[in-house]
Amino acid sequence: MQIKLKLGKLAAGFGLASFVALGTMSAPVAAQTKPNVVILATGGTIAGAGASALNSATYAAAKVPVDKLLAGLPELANVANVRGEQVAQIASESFDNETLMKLGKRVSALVKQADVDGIVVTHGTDTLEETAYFLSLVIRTSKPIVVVGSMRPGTALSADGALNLFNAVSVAGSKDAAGKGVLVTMNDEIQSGRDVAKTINIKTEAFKSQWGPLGMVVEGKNYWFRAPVKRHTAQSEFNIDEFEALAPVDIVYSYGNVPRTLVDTTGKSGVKALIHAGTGNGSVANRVVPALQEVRAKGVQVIRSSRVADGFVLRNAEQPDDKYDWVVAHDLNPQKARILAAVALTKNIDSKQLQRIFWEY
Ligand code: DAS
Repeated sequence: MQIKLKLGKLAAGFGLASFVALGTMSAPVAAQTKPNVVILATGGTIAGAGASALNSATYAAAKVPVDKLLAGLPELANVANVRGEQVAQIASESFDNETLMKLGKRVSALVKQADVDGIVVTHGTDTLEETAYFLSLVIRTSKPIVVVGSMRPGTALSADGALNLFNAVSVAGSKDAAGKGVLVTMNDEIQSGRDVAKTINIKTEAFKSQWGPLGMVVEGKNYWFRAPVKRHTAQSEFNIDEFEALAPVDIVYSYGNVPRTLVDTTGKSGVKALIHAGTGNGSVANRVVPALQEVRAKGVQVIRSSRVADGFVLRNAEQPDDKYDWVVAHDLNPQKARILAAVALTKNIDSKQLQRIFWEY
């Protein structure tokens, strides 16, 4: 197949020299058969800009508005009819519960529209995994929802945002992506929003799940190898239409020499649950155990997660959870455990219900 390559003009949205492949590429799908995908932009590196093409790690996040992102990627028209909305314009380390709720409410409203076939959320990578998991818990839909970011700004050499976004829109418009929970497309992989985490902070291959990706997307085609088994989206017992705020839940990180005061302080801050990011299999320092017991006695749920990235916390292994009435976070990392507890505790449930929820979601 003879394809003539021509250096395109600087693409406004991604600020990068885009190569426009001409010649015998497949013609765009006719408009009436293309899916309608709405892109909700929140900021991050995918909307970032650096001073030069050599700045792949030094740049400002959350600078390029969604209309410029889309204008810089005309190839999206090959796979979907797209329109964009700017829900926020922040680096995702600054996300908070209010921003999560605002985004979730907008997603919930859009998926109810018959003329919306799929949703893409562009997002900073730092807390992308938390947002993806949150949406998988509270959006009652089987329509594809794909969260996407980038590790390099669009102005950098070999920027990853353009293809990540193209892949996200392609997957969000795919019928075979329906019912698989909230997805994350990064680095050609299709990851489960529940399982994926940012594991490397300086490479484009940054997002991993210990259970593996669900599949890959290559040139607009999805290749699936597994499907989620945990509850999500349409099968969730949670619905963002039924609550207005997340429950306050915070995390205490454990390490050698950790004082009990971190737990004492957090336990008195008004949280409904405390996530203990323990060492090893969710272990708790002996001087911190009484502090957690006192927090539990005040009615705050205690949830044992682990600072170790992979594996899962076993109930009654490193601590007598039954005796202390504590919950284990299973394979969820501390930040995901916080999201699940913050959603679950919008309902009036006891620790046994909470533990069931941690097994099922
Ligand atoms: N600060 C990071 C964020 O917004 C940049 C990024 O990787 O998106 O999450």
